[in-house]
Formats: sequence, C-alpha cells, structure tokens
Amino acid sequence: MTTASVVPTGPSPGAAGAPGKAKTSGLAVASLVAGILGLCTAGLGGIAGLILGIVALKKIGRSGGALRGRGLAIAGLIVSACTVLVWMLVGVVAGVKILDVRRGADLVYTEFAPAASTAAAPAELALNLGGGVTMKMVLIRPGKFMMGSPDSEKGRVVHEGPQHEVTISKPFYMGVTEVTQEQYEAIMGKNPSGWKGATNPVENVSWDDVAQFCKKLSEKTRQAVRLPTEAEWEYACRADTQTAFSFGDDPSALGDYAWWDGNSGKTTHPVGQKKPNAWGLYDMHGNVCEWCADWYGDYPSGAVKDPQGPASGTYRVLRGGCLLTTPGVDRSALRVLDPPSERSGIYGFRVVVSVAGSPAPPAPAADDGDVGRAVGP
Ligand SMILES: [Ca+2]
Repeated sequence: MTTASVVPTGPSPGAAGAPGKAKTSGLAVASLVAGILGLCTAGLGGIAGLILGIVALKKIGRSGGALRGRGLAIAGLIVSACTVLVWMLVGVVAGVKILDVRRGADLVYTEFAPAASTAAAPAELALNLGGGVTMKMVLIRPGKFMMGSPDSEKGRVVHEGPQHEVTISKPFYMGVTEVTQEQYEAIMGKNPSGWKGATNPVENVSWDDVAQFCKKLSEKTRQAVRLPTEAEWEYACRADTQTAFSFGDDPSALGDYAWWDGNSGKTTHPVGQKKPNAWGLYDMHGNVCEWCADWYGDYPSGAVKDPQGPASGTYRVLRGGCLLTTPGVDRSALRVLDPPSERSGIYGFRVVVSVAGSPAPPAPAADDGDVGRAVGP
C-alpha cells in the first residue's frame, strides 16, 4: 500500500502518457500503413510465385530442365507461403497493439448507446452486471458550481485554487456507491482487494485497471460507462453546497457520513452504511479514494464548461479522502494525485454513465434554476 500524494510534486506536463485518443489515432494510421504494406507484400509474393511457377513449367518442358524447374517451383511455393505468413503476422500485431492501447487509455466509448436520449431520463438507473449483481445509479442534473476551495478554508492545499465557476452542461448517472468487490468480480472475474468483503469497495486497483473495467462494463451493458471527470466528481460530491464537506463545515460530523481515520479501524467498510449526501451519493467522503478520469493539472483562473483536465500528464486525480485520512483530506475540494499504474489498498472508484444529447429534465419546484440537483433517494 502506498500513501496518497495530496500535494503537487512537480508533474511535468507532457512528460509521460500521451493522450489516449492521439495514441489510438497514431496506431490506427500505423496499422493502416502496415496493412497496405502487407497487402503489397502479399501481392508481390503472389506475383513472384506465379512467375517462378511459369518459368518452372517452361523449364520442365525443355529437355534436361526438369530438375531446375522443380527447384523453381518449390521456390515459388515458399515465397508465396512466406508472404502469406508475413501478412498474417502484421494483422495480428496491429490488432494486439490497438487492443492494448484501447484497454488503458480511452475512457469514452461513444459507440455505445447513451443511457437515455430524451428529456424524460429516469431519476435512477440500474445496470445489470450478471449473476444477480446490479449497480444502482442516480441522475445528476446539469448546473453550475464553484470548483475548488476558498483561501479561508481550513486545511486547504494551494492546488485547490483558484476557485472558479464550472458549468456541467450535460446530465449523467453516477453510481450511488463506490464499486464493490462483487461488482468488480462480476465484470473482471477477479478480486484484487486486500480487505475482502463482497459489498466492501474494491481496492488495490490502478487507473489502468479501472479503464479496463469501464470498457468491459460498457460492452456488457451497451451503455457509455466511464469514470467521472474531476469536475463532475466534485459537483456531485458538493450537491449544491460550498462548505468544506457536503454536510457543512464541521468536521465533528464526519463520522455520520464517512469512514475515516477516526472511525474506520484501518479497514474498508461495506458501502452505503453511512448517511448519503443531499443527492443520494454514499461514501463520497472517506472509505476509499476514488479515481477520476482527468490527468492532474492546474486549475483555470476563469469560468469553464465541462472541463476534462489536461490533454496529457503524469498523474491521474483521486478524490474524497479515505479510511486512513484525516478530515482535512476528506474535504470536497481536496485533490490526490498518483500515476495511473499505481495500485493501493486505499484506491477505489465509482463510475458514471453518460446521458448524451438530452436536455435536463424539469427541475423540482424548489430549484433556483441555476444550480443543478439530483432527484433524491
Ligand atoms: Ca469514497
């Protein structure tokens, strides 16, 4: 297990990890070139074999040429067979490379149908993971919020600022809990967690592992399952609050909402046992830190819409604090960062499902029309 990094340690932009789409595009081009070369090679090999065969037949037809003709015929067969093998090898290598990149780098699977395409998106969504295992999600409505923390917030880390306005323009479904071990095992066929328990959050998973989970769950459910962006995560965690925690500023209430260092007994706990936030989300503070989609980077100084984070980087972001952290680290604005290959007993995740192309459902009467809110549990 490693200790979460909560203070920027000097990531150098672009030093590692090219953006997934760029890598995928590059490989696709490489695959295309390799395919054309393979076809040319196969074609040339076939032509060479044909010529050798014709020459061989002519040799065989001449007096005394049978022996040389047979040699040429065999050479033609070998050339043809080798070019076929090369062509097959090129295809296999290109296919494996593309699958390998898609496995870890691209979290948005737009080929799958959105969860809903009309204004009447239901307030809840249940994904069927098979084997009687389901995943409950709630609709998070679009809206605006102030991302980050003010200078005055106790325990604030400098990279939580500047506070800036963020617009979340599209609704999405978010898992009401962290992904559990039985949910992870239903999709991945294994459970890497150190603290075992079917309904405990899965941990000891890297960002790369999580990307694979999202891909497989997308394929199984035909929904666009992905990690939340850092902005989506904080927006959902805050649930229309600007306080240090989703329940206010008083850390003495943390135990009602979270498993943290003061009450966890230094182990994970089954998800959903503490109080949810106002939008029906459990364990946003504490239990396990949750991977977000973004590369870590500095915040913008002005208002932004649907921020996705930097195009490349060294570290991915985790949010929410965990069972081993103090209240200061469990705050809504706190950012943790670690390389995407890092696994830890305090690292888990929850997923979201895109609701593409759908305007927000009518807001409840009490809504002020400015800040989004979810349908409550
Ligand atoms: Ca959590």
